[in-house]
Amino acid sequence: MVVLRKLPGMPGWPAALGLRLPQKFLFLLFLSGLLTLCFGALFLLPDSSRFKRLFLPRRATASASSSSSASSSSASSSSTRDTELPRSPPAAAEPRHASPAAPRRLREKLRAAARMAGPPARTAPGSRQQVQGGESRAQPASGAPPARETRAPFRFDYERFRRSLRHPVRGGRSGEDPETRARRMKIKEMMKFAWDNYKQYAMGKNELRPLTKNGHIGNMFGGLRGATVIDALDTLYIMELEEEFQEAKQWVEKSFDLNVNGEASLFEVNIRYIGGLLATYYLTGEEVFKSKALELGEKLLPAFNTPTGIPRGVINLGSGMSWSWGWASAGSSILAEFGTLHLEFLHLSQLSGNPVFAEKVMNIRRVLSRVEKPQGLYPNFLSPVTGSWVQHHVSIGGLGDSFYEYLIKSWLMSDKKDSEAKKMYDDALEAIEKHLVKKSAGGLTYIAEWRGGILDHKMGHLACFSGGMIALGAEHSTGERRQRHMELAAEITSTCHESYTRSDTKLGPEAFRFDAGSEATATRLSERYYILRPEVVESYMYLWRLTHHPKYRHWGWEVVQALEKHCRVEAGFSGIRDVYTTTPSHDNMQQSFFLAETLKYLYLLFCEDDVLSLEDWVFNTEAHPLPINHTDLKAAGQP
Ligand code: DMJ
Repeated sequence: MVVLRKLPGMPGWPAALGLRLPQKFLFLLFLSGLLTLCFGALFLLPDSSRFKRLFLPRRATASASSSSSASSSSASSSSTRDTELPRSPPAAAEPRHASPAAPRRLREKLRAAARMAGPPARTAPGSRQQVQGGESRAQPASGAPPARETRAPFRFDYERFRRSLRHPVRGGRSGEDPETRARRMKIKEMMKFAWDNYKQYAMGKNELRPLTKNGHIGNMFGGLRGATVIDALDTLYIMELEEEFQEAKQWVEKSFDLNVNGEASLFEVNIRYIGGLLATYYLTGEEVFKSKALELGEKLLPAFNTPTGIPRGVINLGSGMSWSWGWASAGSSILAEFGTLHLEFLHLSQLSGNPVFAEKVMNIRRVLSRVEKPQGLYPNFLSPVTGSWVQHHVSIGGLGDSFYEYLIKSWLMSDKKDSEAKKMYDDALEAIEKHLVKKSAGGLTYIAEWRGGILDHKMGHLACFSGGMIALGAEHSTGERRQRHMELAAEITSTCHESYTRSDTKLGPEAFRFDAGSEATATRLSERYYILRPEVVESYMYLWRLTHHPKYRHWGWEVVQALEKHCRVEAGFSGIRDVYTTTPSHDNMQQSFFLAETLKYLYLLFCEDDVLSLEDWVFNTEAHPLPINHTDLKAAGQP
């Protein structure tokens, strides 16, 4: 007790204990060791420790932890911790935050950290995010790895990737009949016509207005321009429209500006811009497409900063603020939007060596696989705050569609290694077969929509992609299941064909119904339009490749003729307002997906199977081809 009251350092204190000289030395030695230990232990305490803040100056505490995280962080680090602390002190300079009061060893530590860090990290926009519901928190400026990387910079081995392909990308040109070639050439001419007019009247705008001969910008791409250029790139390349491809490439090099400040659809920017740039990089090896894709990918990352990691639908590409669509129930995110990022984001990780993109989409997968599914179905609206469904509307058409597509394609793109995606696809399709697949009185198979258990007997044009998707899944199944799914795919594709043949223009309406006596026809005025959509010819292309039944080429050619007759105008192709009348009423819009998808799928329908072979490529939902991972080009974070 006495010892406790007499503080160390008081004169005569050891003597008061009656110690001899050698014992005094030993005692002092022990005491100084103890003091050193206590001081050293301060550096091991967490940043939040009060003791640490008491005994060390504030800046030195931050620096100390910064230097320790520098040594332990890898390319994968993108934690919030990185946002709280300076990412990298300026190289070769006295660290800004080193206090003169900090002990010498600490200052040395900081200098070492500064040397490792290299130049300061680039600051991307979007350091704060405002989200619906009033949450607001600091965000990482980007998901880029900390600049303190000591390893050589990551470089994707493009040559190795090209060697991994089983077929030349534009095919080997083996024997084909003259009629097939002539039809393909006709489709190539349509692409050239669509491109030339866009170039002449709308170059750099998002779409061409072919009647008024000007450009359209719209508000889907957050101030980004050139949606048609980016969407057209790989189609021009595949069709060997070399000069036109060079025109498009030059625009990307010289005029494609990513420093924009507008509200963009996360989904649309991803499928059109990132998908188009990634595909063109893989096809050509031209670095500009890769670097633009990666830069744009980073700009999308703040949208994922929600309590669940489920991204919101809209993002300001300049500020990084994100929010949900005003029309989406209760601030929800849309299944087809957050569920259609997986393919592109895995490739962003593969090409950058930065796992953050893969981590974001794997987290979405986790949330979805855990949430309870009513009757095994996936409703279209999910809260990014709670991770639960907001409304029980299920559809394989708009709002749901490409989520299912990306499950089966994730499995295929992983060279069949991503078994979780395959299981989710199989289970979802089983529930769809059980609850949504119906046969009309006239014997047409269709997929209805589901509203809290009540069926809406309608199919959207968008839902017609499902024939191709189900066929693609069936191709890789076995036994009874393979046959059943192949039949289902063929029946749905046939129903979609019926929606075309039952119209006066031989083009299909936006939605068609199977009730009140109608069979694959639109019953509402507002559903009679056709905006150059690809989904029906997309299914023809898959069914052709997987069955080689000549009817699919025949049906595809019918579409070519109808497009020429009803949609081709003096300065491009236009959508029409009513497929049930041959009196033309054009909507004055040449959609970018007409060049990305409709013309590409039609062209591929009349190509040999080795052109963009299904053994080497999966198409993203905008028909941009992304390579199957045959070798260990595995993206970090990928299963
Ligand atoms: C395209 O942008 C994509 O196919 C998307 O998945 C939905 N539909 C349009 C074209 O119809």
